[in-house]
Amino acid sequence: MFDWFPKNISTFGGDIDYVFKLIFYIVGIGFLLGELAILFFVVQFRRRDGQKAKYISGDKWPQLGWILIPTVLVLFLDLWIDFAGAKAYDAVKGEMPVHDVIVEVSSKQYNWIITYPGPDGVFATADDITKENDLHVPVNKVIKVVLKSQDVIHSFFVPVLRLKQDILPGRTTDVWFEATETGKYEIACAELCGYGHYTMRGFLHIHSEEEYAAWLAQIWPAE
Ligand SMILES: [Cu+2]
Repeated sequence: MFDWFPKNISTFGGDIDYVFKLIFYIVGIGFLLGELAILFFVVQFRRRDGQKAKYISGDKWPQLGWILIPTVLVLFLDLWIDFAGAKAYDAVKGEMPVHDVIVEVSSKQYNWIITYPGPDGVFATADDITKENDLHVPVNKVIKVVLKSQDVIHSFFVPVLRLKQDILPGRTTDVWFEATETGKYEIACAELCGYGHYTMRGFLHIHSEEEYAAWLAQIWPAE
């Protein structure tokens, strides 16, 4: 139906949006129907002269239907959400695809410290380069992001990728994504991490293959 979401440029973003909309419409429509039913019953069966309340034991089939039919309906809708959710979870958190590019994002109050392993692809070597707040990656490639925190809990959030991951100090958390479009997009911290939380803003630069090669050549001119 309507599309009021931020742009989606992630290979698994569609699965997440589907679950979101499924829950939104099921719960939204259920809420409206429930409220309308309450209003109707309140008016229709209000206290009136000459009308006495009747006791219903609830053991007749037409009466049981009021419980059993909604139960089956809710169960069916619930399973629908469960299966869609499992599919989305599996896409994001299931087995990580083999990555083309690896990068480390370390968070601290209030910056994203981004370390590229350099041409050897290994961290903690002489050719590592560290930058603040700007993450450069190529389009249509699997990017593995190694998340760390230097102080408190932060959360790595890239809305256009439908990627949000809490980062716990003392622990390494791996996430991945594959972007399908080039451009410059926002990275935000989605965990209140201190008074400067709102300034914890970075940018994800998704380059075409040629642009990315040019960026690499500028960072590691020797290569
Ligand atoms: Cu933060």
